[in-house]
Amino acid sequence: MTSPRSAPRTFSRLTTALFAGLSLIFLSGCKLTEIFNLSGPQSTMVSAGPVAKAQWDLFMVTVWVTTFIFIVVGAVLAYAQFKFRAKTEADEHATPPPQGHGNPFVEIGLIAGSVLLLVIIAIPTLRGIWYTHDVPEDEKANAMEVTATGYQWWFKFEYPSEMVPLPTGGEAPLVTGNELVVPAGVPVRVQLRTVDVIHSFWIPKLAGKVDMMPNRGNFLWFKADKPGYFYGQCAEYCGESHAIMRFRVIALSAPEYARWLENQKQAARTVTAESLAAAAATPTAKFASLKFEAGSALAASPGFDANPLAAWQDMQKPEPGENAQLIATGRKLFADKTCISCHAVRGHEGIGITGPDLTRVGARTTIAAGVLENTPERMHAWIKDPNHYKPGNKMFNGGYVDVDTGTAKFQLTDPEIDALVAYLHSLK
Ligand code: HEC
Ligand SMILES: [Cu+2]
Repeated sequence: MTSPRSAPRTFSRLTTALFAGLSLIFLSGCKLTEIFNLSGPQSTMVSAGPVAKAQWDLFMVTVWVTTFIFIVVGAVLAYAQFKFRAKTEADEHATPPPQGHGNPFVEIGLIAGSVLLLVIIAIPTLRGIWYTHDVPEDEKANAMEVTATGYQWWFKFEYPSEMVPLPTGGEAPLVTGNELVVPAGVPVRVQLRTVDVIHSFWIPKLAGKVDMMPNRGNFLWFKADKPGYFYGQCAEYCGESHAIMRFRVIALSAPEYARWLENQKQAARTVTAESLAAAAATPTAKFASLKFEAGSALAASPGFDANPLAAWQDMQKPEPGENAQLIATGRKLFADKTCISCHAVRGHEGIGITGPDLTRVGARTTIAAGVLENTPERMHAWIKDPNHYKPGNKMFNGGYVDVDTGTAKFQLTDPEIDALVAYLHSLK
């Protein structure tokens, strides 16, 4: 029969087993990413630039120091529990031996040891804070600047040093939405702004997180070691669709970036029967788009996942089988259905600033701020029911539906949406 007295023994065995198990996991710390398969697109454990690398290295310093503490304290505890355990029934009833305390040697030793461990953590921490704060002096001359602005629930990117002419005269910085394209190997200093609540800017493999604060100019910097395709995510709770407020960073080689920039600066592409005939549409291989199924909304197609950068490059080319007639219908609908009041299409009718700039939306790999792969099926599904994919979003609330009365402001038929998709996908 178990008496209440044997509870300490059971407890001691349990803690020893727990300790042994945890030690095993921690001792394999160097292989953490493989053991737990933590190398996904939003993993901080696989860094692709010096800022994220510095953050990861600092994390590992604390992991090793605390692992050391865990093992030493755990070993002393396990030793004491084993050595002084109650061995016989009589031991369990014995009065405890006199309790001692106040050994100055042990106490000063423990204080000195703790201070030493804190110093070991503090030195790289301070160095890391310094390094990740701003572009290092010797790289400043080479750095570029962009402004990222958080909106519930998407991101606007501006290139203050790349001016584009406005239809009304004058010029303004180049604007893109949800996909930030940068040259690889170049330090990028990002000014962080918000138009509404607090958001936080985070590109797990490159840098972060720094808050986008109302009425306060924050910034961060990052550099991508090599060309690549990176996932970004808002990291500060900002309302209903916070968890799916995402973005992408595409780092390109210098010549490819220059080509991209040149194309971005042009007005929106206009497709006509003549322009199509002139281009004599060279067929391009497209990634097989996923058939749309409820529940798989956030998934990308296997072709996309296998090589997102190649998928992005593929999106830059005009799609085969463009239909100038359908595209023209879509362009007209884009104006008639009030889309133009919220979305800018530079050079066409769109002049709105409430939603993402769509001047080259056809060349983006994702829509709805990194949530849906930009296939015609998914863009169709998004335009048909934006609230299904992003609850509370401003395109639906206030755009499609009058928030005060709850009545629909306009209806779209499937053929109309197809025309809108054809138009938006022609914007490369
Ligand atoms: C009331 C303003 C408003 C109106 C009207 C509106 N939109 Fe939007 N749209 C938005 C906002 C805001 C977003 C961003 C939603 C998000 O990701 O949170 C958006 C996102 C989009 C996107 C995805 C862009 C991207 O890069 O993520 C597309 C495509 C789009 N809208 C098309 C349309 C079309 C087509 C119409 C007209 C039928 C339309 N919108 C009408 C505000 C609007
Ligand atoms: Cu947010």
